[in-house]
Amino acid sequence: MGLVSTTVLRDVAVVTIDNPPVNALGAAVRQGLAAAVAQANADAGVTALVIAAEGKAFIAGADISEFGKPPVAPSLPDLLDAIAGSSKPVVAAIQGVALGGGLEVALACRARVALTAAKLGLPEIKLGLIPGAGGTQRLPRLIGAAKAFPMMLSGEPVSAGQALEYGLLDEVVSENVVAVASQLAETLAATGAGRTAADRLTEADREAFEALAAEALKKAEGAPNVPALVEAVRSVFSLPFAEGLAVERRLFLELVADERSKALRHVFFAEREVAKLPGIGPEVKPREILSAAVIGAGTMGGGIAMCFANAGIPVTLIETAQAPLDNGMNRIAAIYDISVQRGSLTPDAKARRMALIKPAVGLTAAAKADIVIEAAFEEMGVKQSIFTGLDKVAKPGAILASNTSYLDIPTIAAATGRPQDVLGMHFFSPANVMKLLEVVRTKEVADDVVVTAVALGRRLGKVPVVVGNGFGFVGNRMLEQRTRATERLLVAGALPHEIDAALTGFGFKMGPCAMADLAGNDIGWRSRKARGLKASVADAICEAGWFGQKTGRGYYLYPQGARAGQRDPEVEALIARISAEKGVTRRSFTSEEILARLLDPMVNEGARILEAGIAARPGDIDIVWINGYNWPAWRGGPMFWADSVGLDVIAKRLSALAAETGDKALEPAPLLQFLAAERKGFGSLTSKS
Ligand code: T1G
Repeated sequence: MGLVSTTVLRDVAVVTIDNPPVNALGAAVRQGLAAAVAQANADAGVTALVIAAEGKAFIAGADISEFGKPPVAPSLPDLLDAIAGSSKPVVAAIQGVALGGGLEVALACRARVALTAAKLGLPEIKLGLIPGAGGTQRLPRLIGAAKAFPMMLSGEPVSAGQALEYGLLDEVVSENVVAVASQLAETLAATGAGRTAADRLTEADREAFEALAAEALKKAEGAPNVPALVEAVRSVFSLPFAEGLAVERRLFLELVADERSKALRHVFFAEREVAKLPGIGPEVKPREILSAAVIGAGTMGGGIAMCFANAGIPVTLIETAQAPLDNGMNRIAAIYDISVQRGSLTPDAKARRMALIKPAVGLTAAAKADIVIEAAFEEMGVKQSIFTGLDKVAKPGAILASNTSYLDIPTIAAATGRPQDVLGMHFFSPANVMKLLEVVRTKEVADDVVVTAVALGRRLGKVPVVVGNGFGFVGNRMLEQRTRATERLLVAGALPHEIDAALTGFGFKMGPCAMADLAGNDIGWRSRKARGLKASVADAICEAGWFGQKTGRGYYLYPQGARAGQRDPEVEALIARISAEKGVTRRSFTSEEILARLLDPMVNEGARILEAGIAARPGDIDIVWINGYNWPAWRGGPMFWADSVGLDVIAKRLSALAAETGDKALEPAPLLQFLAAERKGFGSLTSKS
């Protein structure tokens, strides 16, 4: 059976797509569909057509992996012209998700029938695109621009019930969608009924659309596809259908070539690749997790316990004494209260979640848990004594995880007699909000333990990325390079607001100095002191007691607890003094120079992480930074960004920086040098995007 097959039931040609896993409209599927529609139209015994599909999805859209490659005929618009122009009525039988080009296929049909569980949407905006095969023209004409535009702007699918209400679907059934669609097709053929011409494009609809468009343009933040979407949808009120299609197509092709869309398409595939665990096959099944325990009711422990409660998993929150336990529980309740006040959580839901968090004093309370996550003070001795204790009380087969953000997991595991059940599960602060979860895989840990942690991470609504054991794992190890670069820039002549502006101009919500002030400069200070490291500016600021927002002063001033920092002449004078003491003649830097000096060393560390196998793919590093460190998704992540700049350019800049600073560690890593010499990018190390 080919990707597209036709079965004639009575006088209806049922054209079925079967292109697992999601029936993407790749070239072969388009060719198969075009041939089937032509054949059915030529077949005298056929009076109508149904387009159906096998599997969980109706059609998940155009084949994203084909974008940017030489086009293969028929194009999707040409195929849809053939379907829309069919002399015999065509009805779509939608049994699962109909997304992007998949919904556009359905929109080109004369009518649409769906199963109750189906979902329909145009998610192109999430790929930095707009619908490119008639969606911006056919959907507004069918349901009105004021309903169609928000669907395309959010990219979120609607349910079959909602779609029926909108008039997007003609019928919703609980079963036999193909049979029902065939009946409708026969009826349309018999009655010769044309396309429902309910003219939804009224003046009121145009005004409502324009109001929504104005709002969307205000929030576009430079994303080129939002004004493009407005222009395409607006054309339905002023241009004939064919001219509107041409406007849509021109805008769509411009966006396909845009760096933002290339980056977002890379992220689409990287998010899926990150789920594939090298060396672990689908036969390895996760262990059952029905209950959990969290050791430590501090900020991280409390946030992790909330993740379990939010996912409906009972969790015991354990402390060494009642007072810190009460503090922890009160902090959790207060965070839920804020959500209730904001209306994003009902009081009942809060009560249900609080009921799932059982406070307890003493490790024995973890005895029945299927998984125990330790989130105690970041000190090896503390961790080892907790794991030794857990080894005695935890049940056989329980998973023991540490939330450490940089300590050595094998050393922690060695405190137990079951290193095969021990791994790192590194959450990011605030743990109940941040998406990223670094799952730290050691040489000793069992494969099913890794698989369990990844599956659990998804249940907790996280993006789990499996990383190897090493100082700072992936994210913090690269962040350390950016922190050192910030220090170098401050001594060389840049000021905190200039450094932060370069990064926020790039798309980060916050720059390194403001972020340090938010997290507390004393955290980095303590970690540097523990490792015997120095950072002249950062240390001096801490020696002055300026720990950031919590002390009203750090790299910036925060009068009366303000959240946005103000330039602080005293800090700037302190920085200038340190430069002078080091005999450095301060100079100014452009934003581009600052950006290169902040990001190049990070990319270089990313290359070392790949060399060491701490990350399996460059895309994994990108997913870590997008979900854990606010790297803008439309920039694709540090490794994708490096490829867009050119590894030869970055290697040259790093060599110059190493020469200027005398810091050999800034020399380009062997992998980066090799790829630069080969004129290749990190992307060449993986296949998909
Ligand atoms: N093209 C190519 N591959 C796709 C794909 C697509 N559209 N959708 C999914 N895949 C692959 C994916 O990479 C993975 O591969 C496998 O299918 C399973 O996906 C002209 C411009 C449908 C809700 O944006 O949202 O149409 O890793 O792991 O969790 O206007 O996939 O196994 O090798 O995500 O069950 C618009 C994208 C395209 C929808 C299923 N469509 N897909 O989720 O499985 S642009 C989209 C999804 C377009 C037209 C325009 C989800 C899903 P592998 P999965 P899932």
